[in-house]
Amino acid sequence: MDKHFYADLYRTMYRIRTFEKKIEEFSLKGEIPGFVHLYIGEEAIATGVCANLTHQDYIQSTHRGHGHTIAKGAQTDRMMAELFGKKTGYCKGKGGSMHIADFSVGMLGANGIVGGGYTLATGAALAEKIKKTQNVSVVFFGDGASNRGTFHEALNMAAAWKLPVVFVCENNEWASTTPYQTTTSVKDISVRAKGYDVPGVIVDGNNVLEVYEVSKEAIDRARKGQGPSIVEMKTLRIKGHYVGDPEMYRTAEEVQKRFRENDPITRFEATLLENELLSRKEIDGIIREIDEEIEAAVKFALESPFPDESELYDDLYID
Ligand SMILES: Cc1ncc(C[n+]2csc(CCOP(=O)(O)OP(=O)(O)O)c2C)c(N)n1
Repeated sequence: MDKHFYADLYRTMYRIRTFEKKIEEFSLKGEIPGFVHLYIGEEAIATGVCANLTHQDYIQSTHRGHGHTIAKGAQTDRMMAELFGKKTGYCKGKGGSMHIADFSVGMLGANGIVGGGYTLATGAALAEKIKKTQNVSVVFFGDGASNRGTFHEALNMAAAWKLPVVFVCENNEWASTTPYQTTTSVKDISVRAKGYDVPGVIVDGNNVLEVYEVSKEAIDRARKGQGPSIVEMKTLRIKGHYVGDPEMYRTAEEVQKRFRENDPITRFEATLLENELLSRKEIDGIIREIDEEIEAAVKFALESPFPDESELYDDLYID
C-alpha cells in the first residue's frame, strides 16, 4: 500500500468526525431540524469498507448514515445543506439526515426504517447479477436491526441465489436505549451466517486496517459470484442514540473511558506514526484541509435559501 492509501483512509475518517461534530454543535443549538444520529466512534467501519468499493458498487445505509454517505464519496456541502433543510441539499432540504442518497456515487440512501436496507441492497445485487456486471452491493445495519425479519429473508434469498451482497453489521452494543444482550439470542451476530450456509466473521470495528482487509475478502468473494457474507464489526456507540438523548440508561463515564482507550482515529494516527506510514506534518496537513472543507460546507449551508413553500409537493412522484 502506498502513502495515498493511508492518507485517504485518515482523510475520510477525519472528514466524518469533523462533519459529525459540526452537526452535533448546530443540532444542540436547535438549528438543524429533525432527529440526528451521530456516527462518532464508528468511522473506521464505513471508511474501511467503502475503501474497497467503486462508484459503480452500491451501499445501503441506516438512520445513522452520515459516515457511510461521506465514505462513499458524497459531497459534504450538499449533505450539510440537507441537514440544515436548505434548497441546495441532496433532497432540496426536504429529507434531512435520514434520507440522503447520491446515486452518482452508488449511495442508495439512508433509511429511517430500521432494517429497511437489506431488501433494497439485495435487490440491487440481483439487478447487477442479471446485468452480469462485477458490481457489488453492501448493506450496513445495526445489531438491533439484525433482529428484524427482513434480515433473515434477504440473507436467505441472497445465499440461495448467490447474490453479490455483503451484510455489514455495526454491533455498537446498543439499540436505542436497549443493551444488545437483552434482546438478542446470540453473543455474536456473525454466527447467524451458519443458518444460511455463508461465511460470517468478526472484526475489530475500531481498527480501520482490519476492517479494510476483512471486508475486502467478503467483497471480493461477492464480486467473484460466490455470494453473500456477514461481516460483524464490534464497536461502541459513543454518543446518545440521537443528539439530545439524556442517556438515562447508561453511565457516561464508562463510555468515555472506553472511547479514550479505543478511539479509531487516535488508534490509526498512532499506527501511522509508529510505522512511519505518514508523518506528523502530513497528518496535520490533512486535518487543516478537512477543517477548511467542513467550515466551507457550513458556510454554504447557512448561506443557502430554504425551499419555497410553493415547492412543498414537488418531487413526490417520479415520472
Ligand atoms: C422498523 C423500525 N422500528 C423501530 C424504529 C425506532 N428506532 C430507530 S433507531 C432504533 C435502534 C436501532 O438500533 P441498531 O439497529 O442497533 O442501530 P444503532 O442505532 O445502534 O446504530 C430504533 C428501535 C425504527 N426507526 N424503525
